[in-house]
Amino acid sequence: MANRVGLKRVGAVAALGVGALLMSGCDGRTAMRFGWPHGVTPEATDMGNLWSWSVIAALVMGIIVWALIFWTITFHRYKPGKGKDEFPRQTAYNVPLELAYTAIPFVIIAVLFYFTVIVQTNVEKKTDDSKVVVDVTAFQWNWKFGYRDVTFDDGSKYNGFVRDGNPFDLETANTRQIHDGETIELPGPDGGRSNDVRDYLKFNQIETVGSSATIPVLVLPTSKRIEFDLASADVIHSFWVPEFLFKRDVMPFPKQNHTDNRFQISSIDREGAFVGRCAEMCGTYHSMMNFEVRAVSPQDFDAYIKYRQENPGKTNAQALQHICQQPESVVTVPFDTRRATDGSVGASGDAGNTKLANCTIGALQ
Ligand SMILES: [Cu+2]
Repeated sequence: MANRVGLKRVGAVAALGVGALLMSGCDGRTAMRFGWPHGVTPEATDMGNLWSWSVIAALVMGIIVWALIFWTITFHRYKPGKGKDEFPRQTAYNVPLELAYTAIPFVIIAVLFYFTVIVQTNVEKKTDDSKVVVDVTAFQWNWKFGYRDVTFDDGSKYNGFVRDGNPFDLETANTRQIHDGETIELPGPDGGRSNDVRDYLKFNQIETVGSSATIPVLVLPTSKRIEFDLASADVIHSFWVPEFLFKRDVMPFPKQNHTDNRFQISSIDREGAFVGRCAEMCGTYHSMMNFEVRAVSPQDFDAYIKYRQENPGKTNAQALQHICQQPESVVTVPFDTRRATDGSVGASGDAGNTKLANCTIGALQ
């Protein structure tokens, strides 16, 4: 009788659990992600698949273990009339059984390890045929993005590399035109170091620099391999675009710090605006160090680079308008780290549709 009541309870709990899952409104595909966020790169999809299958494998193991536990407590419990001190049949020192349950976890770990290594190798893969190479410089508390190499859709190439070295000892050092004639101060030498020790920093003809008034919008093409070369002008930062499901520390002196400061993504799968953040606690305004990746079609990207190449005096916002894109960030707002103002400038928009309405390429100059 007691057994039957116990079984009924177990049944009721299971039915409640399944009911809750069905009524929560999750569709099948979302449920199979097991909480994994949506990424926009093939690498992110690979990581998501690894996660889903790992959870499924864990659930299968869990169900087997739960079944064994419930089988034992339901059918092998104390039965009246059998004598209180009577032990059930003892199975200790059963060599084949013990070998089996030592070997099975080892096989499980080996399989998980195998698939993890495959995905990790793919995520960290680097080739020589990136169509865009971006030099990323992080500094307290913003970002500079420079286009070093671009292969256009027609196969022609653009190389924007200017030089290595420190910008701060040049004539133009203290200020740089950022946005509509506004200038900002660039960061000074770090920790009293001499300027010329920062020769690992890279400078390019076409650069996008963030300021207290402007979020740096890094324009990139969809469906092209892209490389990021990271360096910090001062302390350790971390380059993180949540939708890439990937972040990497941005170090000063990358070589001396034995870091791999390059990584690649094989493509961005769709157009849109994706927020980027600093993911390393780097100082007072660490949390305000946002940028935006604006993924546009390869044709629009080519038009963007050509416009910036031919119009060095124009701002990034004007170049974005030229290719019919929202000129300012639509996913985050600037923060004035100088605290001269109240710190916020309104900016908002639709991350899924960044095209300007009724615009043809070249109409806005
Ligand atoms: Cu930072």
